[in-house]
Amino acid sequence: DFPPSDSGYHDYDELTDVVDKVVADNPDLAAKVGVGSSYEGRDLMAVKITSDVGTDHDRPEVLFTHSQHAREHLTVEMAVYLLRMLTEDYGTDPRVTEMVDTREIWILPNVNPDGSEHDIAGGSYKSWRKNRQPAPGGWAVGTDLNRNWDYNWGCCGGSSGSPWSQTYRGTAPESAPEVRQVADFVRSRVVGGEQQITAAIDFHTYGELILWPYGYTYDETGPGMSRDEYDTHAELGRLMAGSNGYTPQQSSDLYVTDGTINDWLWGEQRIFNYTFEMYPSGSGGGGFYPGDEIIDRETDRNREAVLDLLGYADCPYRVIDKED
Ligand code: 0X9
Ligand code: CA
Ligand code: ZN
Repeated sequence: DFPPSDSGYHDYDELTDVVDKVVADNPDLAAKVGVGSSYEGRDLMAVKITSDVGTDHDRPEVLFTHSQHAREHLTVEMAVYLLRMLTEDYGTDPRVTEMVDTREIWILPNVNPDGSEHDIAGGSYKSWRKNRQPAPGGWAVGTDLNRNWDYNWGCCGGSSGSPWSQTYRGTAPESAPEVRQVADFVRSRVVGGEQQITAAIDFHTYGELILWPYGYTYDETGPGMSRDEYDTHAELGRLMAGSNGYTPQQSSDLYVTDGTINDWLWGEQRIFNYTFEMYPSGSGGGGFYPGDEIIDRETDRNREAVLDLLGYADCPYRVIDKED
C-alpha cells in the first residue's frame, strides 16, 4: 500500500476498482479489454473509450500508456484522470464529446503492475523502476520495459546488458511479457493492412518534458524519419507544450536511449508519439514521490494537451499544414 499520507494515489486493486466502476457506469462509452498478464500474473488492463463502444468503428485510434516505470506513480493518476474526464465530461464539455464521438481511445493505465506493487509493498517506497522478472541464471531482478522494445534494440549505448542495471534491456527484444503483450495489442490494431492507431502518449515522470522520436540518434531525420514527419512531431509537441508548460524536445536531447516504446511506435508502427515526463521539473518537487496533494493539479495540467493530440489524430500532418 501507499503510505497513509499518500493515500490519494491508487494501488493496483484501487485502480482496478476505478476501471470497473467507469466501465459499469458508462457501458456505452467504456469497455475493459484484456491485453494479457504481467510476469506475476496481474491483468494488463486496457480501457477502450468511444461512443457506441461495442462496435469497431472506422475512427482514428489513439493510445495512452502509463507506468512502464514502477516508481512513476503519478502516471497512473494521469490514467485515472483521463478515464474520468472522457466519461464524466462526455455530453457537457463539447471538446470531450466530439473526441469521444470521433476517436477510439485506448488507455492502458498500468503496463507494469508488478513493479508498481513492489515499489509500495510494506508501505514504504523502494525506488523500483523495472518489472519483476528475474534475469536468467542469476539473482538480478527486472527488465527496464522502456529498453525492451523491438526497434534498434540495444543498438546505440542507450541501454545496458547487465541485469543489475536500472536500464537492463532484457535478453531479447520483447523478452518482458509486459512489452510483448502490449506490442501484440498494438500490432492487433493493424486492420486491413493499416495501423488504426495514429497517435500516442507514453506517460512518465519526471522532468516536465514533451519528447518525440527518435531517442536512439541525435539526428532529426534519417531512415524512417522524413523532414515532414520530424516537423510534424516537433510542431505538435510544441503546441501541446504551449498549454502544459513542459519543455518540448527530441528524446535524444535528454539522453540517448535504445529499445524505447517511442522509437518502436514510430519506427515499426508509424504512430506519431510522445513521452510526457510529468511533474516535477527537478528533484526539488519530490522527485518520483510528490505528495498526493499535487495529483489533481498536475493531471488536469495535461487536459488541453491530450485534447490537442486527440484533435490532430485524424491527420497529424495538418499541424504543419500538410495532408498525408
Ligand atoms: O529513460 C526513460 O525511459 C525515460 N525517462 S525516465 O526518467 N521516466 O526513465 C525517457 C524516455 C525518452 N527517451 C529518451 N530520453 N531518449
Ligand atoms: Ca477502429
Ligand atoms: Zn519513466
